[in-house]
Amino acid sequence: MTDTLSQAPTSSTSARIVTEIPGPRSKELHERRLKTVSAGVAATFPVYAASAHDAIIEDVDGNRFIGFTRGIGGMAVGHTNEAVAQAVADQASKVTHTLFAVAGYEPYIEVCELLAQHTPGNFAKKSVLVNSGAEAVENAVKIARKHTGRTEVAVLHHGYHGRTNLTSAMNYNMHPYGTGFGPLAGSVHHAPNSSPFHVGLTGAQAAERTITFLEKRVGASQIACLVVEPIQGEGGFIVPAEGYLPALVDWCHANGIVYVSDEVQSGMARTGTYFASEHFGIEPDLVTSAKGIGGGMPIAAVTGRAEIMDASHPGGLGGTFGGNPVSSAAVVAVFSEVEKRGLLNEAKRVEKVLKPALLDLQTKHPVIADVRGIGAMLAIEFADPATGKPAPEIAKSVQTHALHAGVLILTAGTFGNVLRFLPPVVITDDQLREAVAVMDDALSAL
Ligand code: PLZ
Repeated sequence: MTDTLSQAPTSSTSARIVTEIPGPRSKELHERRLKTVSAGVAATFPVYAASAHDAIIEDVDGNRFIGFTRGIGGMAVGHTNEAVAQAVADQASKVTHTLFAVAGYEPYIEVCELLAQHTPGNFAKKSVLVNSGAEAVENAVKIARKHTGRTEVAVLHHGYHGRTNLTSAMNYNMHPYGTGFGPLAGSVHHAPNSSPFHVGLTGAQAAERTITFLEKRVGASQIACLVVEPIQGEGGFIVPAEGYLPALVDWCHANGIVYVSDEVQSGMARTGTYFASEHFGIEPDLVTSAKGIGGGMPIAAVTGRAEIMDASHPGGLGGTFGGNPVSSAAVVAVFSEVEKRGLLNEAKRVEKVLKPALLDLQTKHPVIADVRGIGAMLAIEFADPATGKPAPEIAKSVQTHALHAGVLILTAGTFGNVLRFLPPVVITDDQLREAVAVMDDALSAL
């Protein structure tokens, strides 16, 4: 096989490190970045991407990495998916922008049709398209407030919803998202969540704890919406106990509260279903989606019950680029790829290969306190085996070791002691095994 920088790396490629990390070209770019890019934008990895395909990212020095970050889940179908690239190119030569509210176009409508079809719940649904996950969450709250005539917003401990003013107030971690940026939006209430590994409550017990908090502290009649990630992403891939989410949905419906499922990270084929809510048997009133639906293009949506989505007066929702034609065309191609290539099953395959391998790793390395997740959304949590205390330094050092061995993997969790595996679902079994071997080496070297 000929390896040249100009060639996109192929899906079957393994990791390949050919320079020190970071290499000279990455170092040069980093120097330029330090002079012109705001220090507020983090730099998790010191390498700069030149090309990417499926699960492989090649940097500007010719190093190849197996990517478990998926742009934090941005790539449902893998990097530079051919069908998505083609759809983007075709649309770019037809119409790139009109502003949908000024002059409509078909791809926007197609995206809303696809979302209505594939989000959970067999009822009439409508959508609004926006640019980012945070903007989707902002709009879900606006819509819920308008529909209910209420002001208060409920969220859960360890949740993450974005970096705008309102969504920063909705995040559990004040640092780094809120520190010094206040005043943040008010009327946001943080209730205890369900996290079976950390607090051994059943779903029913955890739901009672959440509901009691909200009823006493806020008052059910004051709450416009409860916004919940079905699997908490930034919080560390926390899968709630069985029965927890259905109990919250029932409580919301008994009290006129709009239940919003934030599926920005967990949605779009990630967990072996279109949306993770399906695993828990719930039908949210509103679903937010972003990241994975665009196959790398910026687009996001709020989708939900038609009568709630229609609460806003005309002109109350929208924006210049929301659901722009090129991003919308990408979404249509992503949905078609998921169907055509059976990508829901691919996510299940990732779990089948990766989860047992991570459980094996746990028996070998007791510092892995927990292995959890669903489909291609899996995580390992590190804790001191003697004290049970979170061990973020282990997560960090495994992450660094992996980087130097050609595997990009992100930390997560309120304490930074979780490593999350969020690969494109088209990652190969060999690439998964290669990455686990790298983790094994890293943990043995500790
Ligand atoms: N809701 C559940 O996971 C984005 C953030 C990365 P945007 N998560 C990754 C970072 O450091 O900025 C996210 C999410 C959930 C909302 C969002 C926000 O989505 O597209 O980043 O605005």
